[in-house]
Amino acid sequence: MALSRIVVYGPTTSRVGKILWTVGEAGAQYERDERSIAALKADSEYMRIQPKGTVPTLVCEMAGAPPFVVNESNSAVAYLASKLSPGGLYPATAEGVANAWQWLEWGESSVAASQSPVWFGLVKRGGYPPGTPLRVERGPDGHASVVNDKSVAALLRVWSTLERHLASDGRTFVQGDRLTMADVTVGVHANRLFHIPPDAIGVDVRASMPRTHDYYQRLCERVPYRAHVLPFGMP
Ligand SMILES: N[C@@H](CCC(=O)N[C@@H](CS)C(=O)NCC(=O)O)C(=O)O
Repeated sequence: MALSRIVVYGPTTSRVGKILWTVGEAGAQYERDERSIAALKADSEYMRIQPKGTVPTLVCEMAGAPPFVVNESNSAVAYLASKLSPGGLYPATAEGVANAWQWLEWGESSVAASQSPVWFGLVKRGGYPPGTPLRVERGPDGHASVVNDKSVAALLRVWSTLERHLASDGRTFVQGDRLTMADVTVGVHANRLFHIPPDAIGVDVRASMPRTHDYYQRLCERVPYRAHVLPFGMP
C-alpha cells in the first residue's frame, strides 16, 4: 500500500538525518515535527505512540489503514526503503536484506559505541554520556588515546572492518555498485569520522583509510546526503 503521508518526529539529529536521507534518496515528500525531545516527552500523545520517549519516530499514513508508527532509526530506514524503493534502496532478495541489516546494526552498535564518545569529546568538546565531564587521556606523543573512556585505537579498529570490506570486490558502496539501505547508518557515522581532527588523534584517517574516504566522497556527491547528513559532521 502506497504511503500518502510521512511524518518524522524529533529535532534535527543524526538519527533523524538517516530517515530524511532515505526519504530524499527515494524522492518522496515528508513532514516534520521538530519539537525538542523534552517537549515530545511532555506530550502524552507522543508518549502513547512512542513509549520509549526517544527520537526519531516515524508515522506513515496509507489510504484505508490506521497510521503506522515505528521507532528505532534503523527500523524506520528499512521500512521506508521497502515501501519507497523496493529492489533499490531495499534489496530484492532475503539474503540482500539480511546482509543490509548486518551493516545497519554494525553502524548503530559497534561504530556508534566506539565513535560517539570520541566524537562528542574531541569535536563537540563534551563528556559522554552527555552531561558528564569531558575525559581525555593523552599518550606520550600528546595525542588523545582514550576519550570519555573509549580508546581511539578501538575506534580505528572498528572502521578497519569497512576498509577491508570495501577493498574486497572493489565495492563502490557497502553492498556493491549502488547505494542501498546498508549505507545509511554507516554513511552517517563516516561523516563524523572524517571530521575528527587528525591532530588530536595523531592519525589522518583520510590517508590511513583511503577506500573509506573515497566511499565518503562518493556519498558527499549525493544531494540528499549533503542536505541531511553533512551538517552533522560539522564541528
Ligand atoms: N537506537 C535508537 C536510539 C534513539 C535515541 O536514543 N535517540 C536519542 C536522540 S539521538 C534520544 O531520543 N535521546 C533521549 C532519551 O534517550 O531520552 C534509534 O536508533 O533510534
